[in-house]
This record gives sequence, C-alpha cells and structure tokens, in this order.
Amino acid sequence: MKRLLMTGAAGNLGKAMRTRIGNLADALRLSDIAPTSDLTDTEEFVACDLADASAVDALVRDCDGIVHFGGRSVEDDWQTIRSANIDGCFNIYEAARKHGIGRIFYASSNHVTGFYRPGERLDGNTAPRPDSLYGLSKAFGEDLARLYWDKFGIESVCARIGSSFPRPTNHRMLSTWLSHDDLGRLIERTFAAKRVGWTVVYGASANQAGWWDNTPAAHLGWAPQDTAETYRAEVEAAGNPPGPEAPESRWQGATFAAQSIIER
Ligand code: NAI
Ligand code: 15L
Repeated sequence: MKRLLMTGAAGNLGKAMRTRIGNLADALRLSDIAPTSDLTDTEEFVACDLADASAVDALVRDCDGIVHFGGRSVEDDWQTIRSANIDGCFNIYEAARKHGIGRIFYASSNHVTGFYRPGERLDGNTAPRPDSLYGLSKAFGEDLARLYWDKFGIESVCARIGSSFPRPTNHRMLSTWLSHDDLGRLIERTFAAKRVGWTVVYGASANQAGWWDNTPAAHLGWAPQDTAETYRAEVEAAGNPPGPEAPESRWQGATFAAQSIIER
C-alpha cells in the first residue's frame, strides 16, 4: 500500500501499533481527535473528529487501507457512544466507499458477546449478545462492515479484541489477553491475506485458558505466538481468583455486563 490510515492513533493500541504496522505501507496517515507527536518521516498526523462526516471524507481520501481503532473504547452514555462509534464508524465506511478503499481492519470487541458465560466456546459465527451500549456499538460496526462487503465488495476483518495490554494483569486476562505483537501480526495478515471478505476473528493470544475458536478465520493465516500462561504465576501472586458471584465469574464481559446504563 502507498498510504495506510490508522484512526485512534493517540490511544493505547494506536501508539503500540505505529512501529508494528509502519512497514505495511510507504506512509502512515495517523488520525485522532487528540494530538499525536514524535512523527517519523513516513508518518503524518491529521486531527479529525470521527463524527464529522466531511472531515472523515477528507481524511480517507488518497488512502489505500484503513485500520480503524478510533472511538470510545469503554462503556459511556448513549450520546458519546453514538457519536464516536455509530456515526464515526458509518462515516469511515461511507468515505471508504466513496474513495475506493478495498480493505479495512475494524477494532471490534469481545463485548459484542460479553453476555456469554466464561468458558463457553465462541467463534466468529457466534451470535452477538452485547453486554453494554459500547458492545452494541461494536456489533453495529460489524454489521455495517458486512453490509459494505455484501453491497460494495469492501473487505473487512472485524477483530473482537479481548484485552490488549502490555501484559495480563488479572485472572480474566489469562483467557482474554492479546499481546501487542500478536495484534500487530493480525493487522499484517488482514492486509496480506489473499481474500478476507467479511471475517470476524477473536483477538486473543494463544492462551491455554482461552474461550475462543478462530477456525472460521483460518483463511487469514494468523497464528498468535504469545500466551498469557507466561504471566500466570505473576497474576496469581497478585491476588485470588474472583468468587462465584463476581462479574468475572458470571459473564465473559465481566464488569461491562454488570454495569447499568450511564445517564448524563
Ligand atoms: P483508547 O481509548 O486508548 O483509544 C481510542 C482513541 O480513539 C483515543 O485516542 C481517542 O482520542 C480516540 N477517539 C475517541 N473518540 C473519537 C472521535 N469522536 N473522533 C476521533 N477520535 C476519537 O482505546 P484503545 O485501547 O487504544 O483501543 C483502540 C480500539 O480498540 C477501540 O476502538 C477499542 O474499542 C478497541 N478495543 C480495544 C481493546 C483493548 O484491550 N485495548 C479491546 C477491545 C476493543
Ligand atoms: C474492551 O473492549 C476495552 O476497549 C478495553 O479497554 C478492555 O476493557 C477490554 O475490552 C477487555 O474486555 O478487557
């Protein structure tokens, strides 16, 4: 690719991915509503509110692919979720259609299926059971991606990311952790695979205690290489596992499932 757009560039994953996916294109166009600094020679930064359709249209112009991380990344009130994640995602796909973008990596979330029980085996064909307005907005993004594949042939990999942090820090993450390196490899496969169509993949490392089966996404050729087991002793030393009534023991989405609607 000549130019790859990454939204959410000022966020945790955006920052972690810059060095890992920079080699996928001659140039990286980074964007966020918040500022980003320390640009390299092959990076440019364009400030943009994803809810602003004309700004997103200009942002996407002249790009060849999109890594869409931008948006509200946890539960919030409806206005915030709707603007950043529903309108924001629609604006990205509409701009992609108008500017002939062929393929998109969409950062979906495990909270699309957060009301399943821990230990239940899920795969990319599992029906959504969103655990929050946030999870619902991610389910919308997946369906939007499907519409743009069926109607316009725009390919998407929708990654239901588990918990992507430098290391697992609690018992739940022994199941849900996704290392930054494995995430980088998943984005690389998104753009290297011959054909992705519309693919839903769970974003987790090769965790022994994992819940998710990525057999339906085998065509991506993604093989996670890290595992949360490396950190098990550290996690167990830091605290006891949650009790049977704790949100972590009742639902995959844990506290997101237990939380009420946020009103402002
Ligand atoms: P983050 O909250 O650190 O980054 C999100 C970025 O989006 C922020 O820099 C924020 O300024 C930007 N943003 C928010 N509203 C915006 C708007 N209206 N216009 C433009 N930019 C806006 O989140 P993180 O952890 O980096 O996650 C990145 C993406 O991956 C998010 O979409 C999140 O939902 C998804 N994800 C992350 C997981 C994780 O474990 N980190 C797990 C599952 C999904
Ligand atoms: C997410 O979707 C969030 O963006 C992230 O901050 C974590 O809460 C993650 O899910 C998780 O479930 O651990």
